[in-house]
Amino acid sequence: MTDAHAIDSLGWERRTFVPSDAFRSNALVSDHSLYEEASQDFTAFWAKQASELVSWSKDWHTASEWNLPFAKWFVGGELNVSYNCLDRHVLAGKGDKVAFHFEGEPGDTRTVTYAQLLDETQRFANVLKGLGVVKGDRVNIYMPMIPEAAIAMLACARIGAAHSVVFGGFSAISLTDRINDAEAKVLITADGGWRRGEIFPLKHTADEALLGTPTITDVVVVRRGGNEVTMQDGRDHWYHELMAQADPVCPAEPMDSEQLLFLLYTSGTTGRPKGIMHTSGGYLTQAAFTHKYVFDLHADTDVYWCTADVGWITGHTYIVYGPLANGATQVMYEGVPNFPGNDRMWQIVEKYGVTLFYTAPTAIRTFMKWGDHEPAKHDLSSLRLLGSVGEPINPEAWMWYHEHIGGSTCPIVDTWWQTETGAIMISPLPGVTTTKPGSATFGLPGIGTELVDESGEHVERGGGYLTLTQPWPAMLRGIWGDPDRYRETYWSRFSGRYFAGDGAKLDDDGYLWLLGRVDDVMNVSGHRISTTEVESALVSHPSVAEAAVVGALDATTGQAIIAYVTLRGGFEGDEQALRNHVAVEIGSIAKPKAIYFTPDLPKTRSGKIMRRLLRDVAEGRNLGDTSTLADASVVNELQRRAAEAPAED
Ligand code: 7RM
Repeated sequence: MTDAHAIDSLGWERRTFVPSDAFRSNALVSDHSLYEEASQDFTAFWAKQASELVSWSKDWHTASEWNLPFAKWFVGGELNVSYNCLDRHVLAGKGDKVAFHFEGEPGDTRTVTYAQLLDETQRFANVLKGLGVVKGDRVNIYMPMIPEAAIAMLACARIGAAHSVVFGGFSAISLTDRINDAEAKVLITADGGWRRGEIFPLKHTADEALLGTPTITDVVVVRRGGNEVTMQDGRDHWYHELMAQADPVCPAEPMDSEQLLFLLYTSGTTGRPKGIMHTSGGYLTQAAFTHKYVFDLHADTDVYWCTADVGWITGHTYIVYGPLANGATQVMYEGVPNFPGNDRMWQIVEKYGVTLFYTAPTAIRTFMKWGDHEPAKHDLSSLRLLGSVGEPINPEAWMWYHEHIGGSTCPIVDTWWQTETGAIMISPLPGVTTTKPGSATFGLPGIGTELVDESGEHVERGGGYLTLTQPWPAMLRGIWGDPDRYRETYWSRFSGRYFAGDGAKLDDDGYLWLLGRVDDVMNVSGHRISTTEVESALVSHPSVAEAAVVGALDATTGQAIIAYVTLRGGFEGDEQALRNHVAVEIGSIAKPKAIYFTPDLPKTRSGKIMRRLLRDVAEGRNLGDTSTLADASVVNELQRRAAEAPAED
């Protein structure tokens, strides 16, 4: 293979799904007009969306300012993000509309209307003010998945303080680092939350973190778990006590369009976590636009459920800001998908009549592993659209989702984006796009994508590096405290464009297929093979639920493909059959040299497979940093077995 080939393209999936007439006839968008309009002038296109979807207290004078790599959107404009998410719906007479159907893991429920959410947000904004929080400050949030997490975020937005949410599963040390990097003044947490039938003691972990955080003056604690906690006099306050005394009125103050809305830390593979900066007007515009059109939101009738945690960008954009700006009714679920049984998700879909469901491939593959009979126990006929985010979705997982969850009628939107992009960038529009299982299809209207090779030359067909060619409203504005790292990380690999590490391929019809992180691409005898393609070939075998492959050093071929496979319920692992299956599906060059069967794969806390650690295992190295793993015992077990295994020839 030539070097110009960034990534070889092996398999081609040929199934296609045209939007049904039933779906199209009712869809918000059913033709190409948005694409055409955006291709004429993307800035004007976004400006139109900003005026249609967002309420401004002062008009902007310039839609976009672009001094690469620094962007501003809707310059001079003023808005309040919490006003957009709350007040304007209540003012429009929708105060009694349900914002959240909250379902606690133990089965307790709460219905929160827009009027109630506005009331609590105003009170809590006053609580924050009372603790000395002012515009421009940072506030840390470390919470379970409960409505107060959204209230805390919206209260910050209301007074112009930036929130920094740290996922509740992170350790004390991660929380300390993030608080210190942001120099946050206040921490909002809870006594504990429910997870797999037990309380995880958040306040306890927070106390440990707070030993090393000199900037924190006050801690607000929501009572959720009911577990015992230590409250430090003068520093720690119960949420319900402060709220009982808070002034109920806190008018939404207009903020500059470029006011910092939040920081969200991403760990990445190297270096210390980066505080990704997102601002107000542009972010809210693209959050609202994508939530409305990608999910075909009919706010009056839909019940939307995104299963992410608010600790991730998906929770920020597609639980808090997008859906609330659009006045949606949603489900918020606190716990794990297998408590008390493996059908909890489907029980919730049935109970609330969920119509739009957004989850991750890792969850879908886990549901496949648990078996078809789990969703079959429930009436899922309310569903009318399914979404996927977080990793490439293997064609077989897509088909399973389509058949067993979507009843073979729901369109699937496979949405590619990142913490850094702030909102969805590549996705079908469900009433327009003919989908192909495993392809995120095309850039959305207003988004410029281009595939390039090693040297930055345009790639027309086949594999390459995915770049973004023009600024977009929700783009990150930088890395907190480190503008040089921002330029270096995202804007230096290919001049004039954004590149954040993903490979992709283009097929004959111009469809984009995401191929995973380019750092994971394997080099076998000079062939550049993507992990995604080999994994998808494995997952297309009836016995396989999930697979991770890595390239391990090999004396003959440079790297050899090592596969880790999780089987579907009721199947036996047959290594030879799987190796042959890969050869038939995508070619013998991609045949794994060895296959290991494992009940689980190492994943990040947001559910992405961590191939770097599997590479360490495969090459017999000591494990590197495992602090971002969801469950470290998984790799420890694989490592133990690798050490015991007879040496390979
Ligand atoms: C939203 C989110 C970003 C990385 C990204 C990709 C991968 C996300 C898809 C996907 C293939 C998708 N933000 N990724 N969505 N890969 N198809 N639809 O996940 O910052 O946590 O991760 O996730 O590698 O660069 S994130």
